[in-house]
Amino acid sequence: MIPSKIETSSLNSPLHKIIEKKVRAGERISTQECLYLYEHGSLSFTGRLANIVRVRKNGNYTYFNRNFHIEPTNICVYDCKFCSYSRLTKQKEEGWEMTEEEILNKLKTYDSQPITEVHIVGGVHPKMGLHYFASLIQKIKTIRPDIHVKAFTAVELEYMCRKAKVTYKEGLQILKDHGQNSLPGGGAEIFDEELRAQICADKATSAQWLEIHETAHRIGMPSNATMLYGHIESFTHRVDHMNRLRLLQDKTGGFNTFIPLKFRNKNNQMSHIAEVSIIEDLRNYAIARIFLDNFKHLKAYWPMIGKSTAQISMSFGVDDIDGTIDDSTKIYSMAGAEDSHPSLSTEELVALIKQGGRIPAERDTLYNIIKEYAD
Ligand code: V47
Ligand code: SF4
Repeated sequence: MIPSKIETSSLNSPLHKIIEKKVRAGERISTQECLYLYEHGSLSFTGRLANIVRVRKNGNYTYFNRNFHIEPTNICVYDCKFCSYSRLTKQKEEGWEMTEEEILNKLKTYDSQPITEVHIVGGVHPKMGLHYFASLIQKIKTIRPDIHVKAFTAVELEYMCRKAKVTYKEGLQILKDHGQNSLPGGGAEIFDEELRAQICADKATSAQWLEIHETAHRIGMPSNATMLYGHIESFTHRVDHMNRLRLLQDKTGGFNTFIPLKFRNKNNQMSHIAEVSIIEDLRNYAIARIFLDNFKHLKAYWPMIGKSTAQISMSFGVDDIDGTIDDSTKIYSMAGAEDSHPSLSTEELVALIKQGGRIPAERDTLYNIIKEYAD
């Protein structure tokens, strides 16, 4: 149980010292201490501690990978209030459904490029089911046997398994047998049940999200985890969310990366909510880095927060800048991300990381280093 308020407001509180001592000694901080950091930790204090953890875990490296996204559809049976992207039906020009041929043609456009990962994620389409996607993945693997397929949020998977009348284990095993390698971190939003009922009722519950990731880990499919922050949640809700992830990671060790996702407020039903500041973004990265001691990596998704914030975030715990070559998920461009057509060449990404004082390291999905760009 996480207390709603820590009974201290003094910046000189002994808790500052206790937390610093724990972090320096490589010890875990408690949920109460995490909440204290959210309520009283300055940007400089949290950033300094996060950097200690970052360097301990990842040295001076900042990772990126070469991937691209396929979004088969934005038609979705759900109606998340923060989503700027989903359409219930093929409304006007805004709803899209890619045919299998279009998807495979998109894959083929990357034929000559050294891409290591494809990230497949989209709306929860009532007709694109488990067996359709399993066969699609198999075809992708036939064309590019070397590529890592990171696909389907737990929300999509819950729906697919329910419709196909299979257990999560059976459904995930079918996808794995057809070539799926891992799961992305989306759909987690914020785990608190009351908030979830307000912002994304009906879709996979928090317990289901966690169960699907646990099942994936147990059959040898690693995954990522996200947290949608900066909307109606309180600091307590963020601590609770990260605590549920930390507990699961203690059990399975199957998460690769934690990715905080800043709520963007354009074109959705929560547009009246102001976006949080960059200071808050950086503090959030730093506190996540300090709290999630059993996650090796912390990712800033630059198409969402912008290149400059991503660059600064490397001093606040972040060791990974998701590096799509020339594309990103439309979920962000439609929600008001910094740049509606985000694009960075490998050279630009490498320069951005170097200017931030870190060593760029191109990685595969599992963080094996493919190439180091040291001077
Ligand atoms: O679950 C939707 C988020 C997620 C908005 O695993 C929004 O490597 C902000 O999870 N403002 C999907 N966020 C994308 C995702 C992801 C992205 C990049 C890398 C990985 C990975 C995963 O996007 C959704 C939701 O939390 N989202 N709408 C919005 N208005
Ligand atoms: Fe559908 Fe995902 Fe958008 Fe929710 S966030 S409405 S599940 S596409």
